[in-house]
Amino acid sequence: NYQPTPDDKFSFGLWTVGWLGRDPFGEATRTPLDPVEAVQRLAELGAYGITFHDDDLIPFGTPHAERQAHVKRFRQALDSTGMTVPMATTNLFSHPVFKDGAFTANDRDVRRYALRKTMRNIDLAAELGARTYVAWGGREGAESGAAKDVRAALDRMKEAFDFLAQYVTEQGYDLRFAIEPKPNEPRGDILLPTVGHALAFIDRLERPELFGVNPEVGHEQMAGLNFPHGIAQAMWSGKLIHLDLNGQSGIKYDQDLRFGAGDLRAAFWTVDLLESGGYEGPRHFDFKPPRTEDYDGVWASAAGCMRNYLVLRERAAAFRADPAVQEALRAARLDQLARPTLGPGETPAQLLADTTAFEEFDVDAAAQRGMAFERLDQLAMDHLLRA
Ligand code: GLT
Ligand code: MN
Ligand code: MN
Ligand code: MN
Repeated sequence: NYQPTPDDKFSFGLWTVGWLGRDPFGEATRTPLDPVEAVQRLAELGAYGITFHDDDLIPFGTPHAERQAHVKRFRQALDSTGMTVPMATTNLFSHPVFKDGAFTANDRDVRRYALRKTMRNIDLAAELGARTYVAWGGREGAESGAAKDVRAALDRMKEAFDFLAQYVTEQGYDLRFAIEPKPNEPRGDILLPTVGHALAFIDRLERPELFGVNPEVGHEQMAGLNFPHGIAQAMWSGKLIHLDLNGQSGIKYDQDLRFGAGDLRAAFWTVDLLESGGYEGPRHFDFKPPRTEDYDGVWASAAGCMRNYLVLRERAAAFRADPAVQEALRAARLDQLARPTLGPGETPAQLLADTTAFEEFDVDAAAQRGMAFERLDQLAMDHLLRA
């Protein structure tokens, strides 16, 4: 039984099921989706949360007096379905004013406008109970060399995040920022291109405790990187506060396939890590139902994201519980990796005095030991395929 429930903490972006299918080569293939219907349909499918950009909920340019009407309808839909808003974010990439970026646009007035647009939606996020504020800097980048002074742009990026962190602190909002990396698309090169770049950047901020990362499966894979390894490092740093689950087949354009499509083995190890590693945040899907689909296909695609997660969760649990796997893990010496290399308080002088570590160490014998990884990995494959 792979029926999702709110306890599974599945959430979807309003822009995912609401994507109209417009791409660089073709017009929309679907008609607009009412956010209220998105809430209702996702609730029926078993999701617990919905997320949004300011402009997904309140169309860009809506007069101030009409904003509340959009929010009110949405809030009513949330209340009547029990759906939550775990996260919100700002659209700082669609309007042409952001063609050179937002927080790092060369034009200072554009940067100030971007801060104001973000502050306004942070207020709404807090009002709707969101605990995470995602920042995807899709247009923060360049296509050519001299057009962007990267060090100055990083100064401006830091300035923006320090300022926004000051704002949420002053307002007393219980909100943390999650920076979403992406290597390219829509810009030729985007700043903070990978999880590693984002983690290093966060360390330079004034209030790093208010920041984490929002890694997306496909974005790390577009950079040729191992997604489970990326989120493992984020977890190790205490910075995995949210994530975007989807599917991607290798290094190509951002496919945003439903979760489980694309690199299935990476999806399996992702679920295994989230479930065994203590991740407690939302399982958020950021996918694009292909433009071949009508709305029946959109809801089938959304349901597929959750179903694949639940199937993989079951497969990963069976893998971990299998006595043959536990034996194979020992044969592969994972227990040794978990053990500190040095004894408690062991000093350099003590290691130098340990002749078994070097002078008497049988390098050739150690080099000849097999690691038994293939048997272990085949067991994983057998569980994944239910062989
Ligand atoms: C946009 C982007 C996503 C980001 C969203 C947050 S919007 O669709 O491609 O990866 O997560 O701004
Ligand atoms: Mn994303
Ligand atoms: Mn993507
Ligand atoms: Mn996307």
